[in-house]
Amino acid sequence: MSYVDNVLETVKAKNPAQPEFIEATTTVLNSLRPLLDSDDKYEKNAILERITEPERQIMFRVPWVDDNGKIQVNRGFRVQFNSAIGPYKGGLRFHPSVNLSIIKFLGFEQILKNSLTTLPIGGGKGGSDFDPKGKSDREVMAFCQSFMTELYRHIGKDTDVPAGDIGVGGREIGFLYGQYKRITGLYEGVLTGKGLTYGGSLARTEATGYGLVYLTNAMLKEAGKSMNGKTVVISGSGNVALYACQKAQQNGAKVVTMSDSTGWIYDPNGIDLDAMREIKEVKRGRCKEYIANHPKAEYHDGKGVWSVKCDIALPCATQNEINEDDAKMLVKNGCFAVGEGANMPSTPEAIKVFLDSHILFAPAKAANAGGVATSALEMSQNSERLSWTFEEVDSKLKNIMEGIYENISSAAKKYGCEGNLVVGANIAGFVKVADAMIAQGVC
Ligand code: NDP
Ligand code: 2IT
Repeated sequence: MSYVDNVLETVKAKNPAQPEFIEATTTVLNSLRPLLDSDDKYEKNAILERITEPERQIMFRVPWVDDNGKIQVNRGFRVQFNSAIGPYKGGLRFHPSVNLSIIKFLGFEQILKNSLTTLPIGGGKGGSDFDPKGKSDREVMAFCQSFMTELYRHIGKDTDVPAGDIGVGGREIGFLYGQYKRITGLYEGVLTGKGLTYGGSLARTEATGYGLVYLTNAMLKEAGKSMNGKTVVISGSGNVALYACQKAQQNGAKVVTMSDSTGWIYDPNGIDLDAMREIKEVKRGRCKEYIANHPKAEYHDGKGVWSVKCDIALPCATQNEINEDDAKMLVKNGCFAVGEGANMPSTPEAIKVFLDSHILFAPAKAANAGGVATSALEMSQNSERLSWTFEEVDSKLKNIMEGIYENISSAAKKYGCEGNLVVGANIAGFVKVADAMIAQGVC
């Protein structure tokens, strides 16, 4: 049995009932085969066995009191996956679906994504099954304070630096930061995605969505194409989706869809982004509200953006949101490029459809790395106690995304898989972490 098959068998046996974690590790390990076949140092150093086992997994009780005076109990997580190339770095997700499998798949992906940024950050992820939707600001604050009352002892500016993800934005980061500072007395860059008045970086809010478009553009450019004049479908209507939409529109694209977990909008005139931002960022409302002032737009319950004819698809909601049938529909309708804004939005079967159809496919760990890259830039600014201008941060972000494209595209070529950016991203991300692990000995 090959090294990869052997380790995958062990990973499956050791992590039963963790489908998302198994999905992520299987995809990554399978795409490392050309590298592992060319050099046995990774097997000799048991790198796959070590990299698939988190350095530390923390699970804790999060009790808080709701507005009716009732005590609620949620479960908190922080998985400190790999610190070979820097302090653990990665977001916190607050969503009712959160469990250990989801946090571990996100943490595992984060190791390789953070490596691709070229910045010194290791991989981690955390969160809770708490649902911020429909909660008052006071309830969200009570939850965040309780969450940080346990988390604070495990994190620090040089050990582990959490940030946002689904359900965690500026409001939550503010409450979490306040509690960390209150308990420790430290005013330090322990979280990223902070508000601009207390150490946040300009352009961090925009970074994941902008970065997604910068990387997608680099991929289109190599194929002699561009976003200008193209029809784009976007899923989600959160942080990543909104700023992907903004940057795509700035590049001359027409974005015709956005969605949330209840339904989706199709606007043949192109999404009115100011209106969508008002609904989502200001009112914390639902996509459905968009049609009230946009008579040409349609609202549909459930899932459906992948049925809309488009040139380019940017999934920006959640994992496994594009299945095999969705992928076939996209390809049949003429979609020629997919850039993954969300983490693992395409199932393995969907990825196979994209690769077999030779459409341009930018995998999540490369395409959405702009968020964490800009988080690392926020850490640098905090360390030097300076803030850079929007243009400075944005131009660094653009350079980083173009560099990532260059790197993953050449890695794919080097290992005989030209055009397969899944292989390119996994190998390029892995090599740096694996070599650092080997240099640091058995740990
Ligand atoms: P937000 O919470 O801001 O937005 C999430 C969006 O996705 C909402 O529209 C939400 O709808 C929708 N969504 C979430 N879960 C589901 C679901 N199970 N089914 C259908 N729709 C869903 O999160 P972000 O925009 O920050 O994150 C989106 C994706 O991007 C995630 O995969 C995240 O891991 C990834 N990502 C985020 C980064 C960041 O910097 N924020 C960086 C890199 C990746 P609803 O409001 O109804 O729940
Ligand atoms: O998935 C991700 O890369 C994020 N949610 C951002 C992590 C970060 O530390 O900014």
